Amino acid sequence: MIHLELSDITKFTGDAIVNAANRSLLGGGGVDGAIHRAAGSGLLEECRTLGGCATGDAKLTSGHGLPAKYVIHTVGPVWQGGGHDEAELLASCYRRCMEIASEHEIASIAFPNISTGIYRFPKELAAEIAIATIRKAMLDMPAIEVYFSCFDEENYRIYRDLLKN
Ligand code: AR6
Repeated sequence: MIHLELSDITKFTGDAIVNAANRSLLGGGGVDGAIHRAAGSGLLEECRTLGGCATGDAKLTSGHGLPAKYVIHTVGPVWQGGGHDEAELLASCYRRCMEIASEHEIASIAFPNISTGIYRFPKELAAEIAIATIRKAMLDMPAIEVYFSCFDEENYRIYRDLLKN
């Protein structure tokens, strides 16, 4: 089932949260900064062992000091006008996170609105891609509980309207 929340993803108490990271996986601002602060320095230590991550891909770590058991770090595309495969790369982020969730028998997962902050991906298009990609992935994993954790009201309203249909 798909759930929608206006929430701080660092408080999520299910199996996994997704981090909107950068290719270094060594922390940053936005939700990435909030997750590292809440998880504690053990998360950064584990991330240092991963060798970074390509845009559109994802890597799993433990949740360390977070209530969630795991963090799945994914790297969204920087919006550059739409002609640089941004839509396909964003879909790939959601798809790869769901594949990793399946491999690790994750029963509940919370996603932030990947790329819609510092990376400036248009929110409406990002939400359409997120919902379509998750719905498709859930055909193979019908029991998983997916939470869209929106942090700003604009994203929350966009998701609410799109999920009605
Ligand atoms: N819980 C849920 N969502 C949040 C939280 C939170 N605690 N804090 C922010 N958001 P952004 P990006 C939302 O900028 O665009 C970092 O520096 C925020 O409102 O965090 O993918 C990385 O290291 C927005 O809707 O990520 C990268 O360098 C969404 O999270 C870069 O930013 C994503 O915004 C990635 O940029």
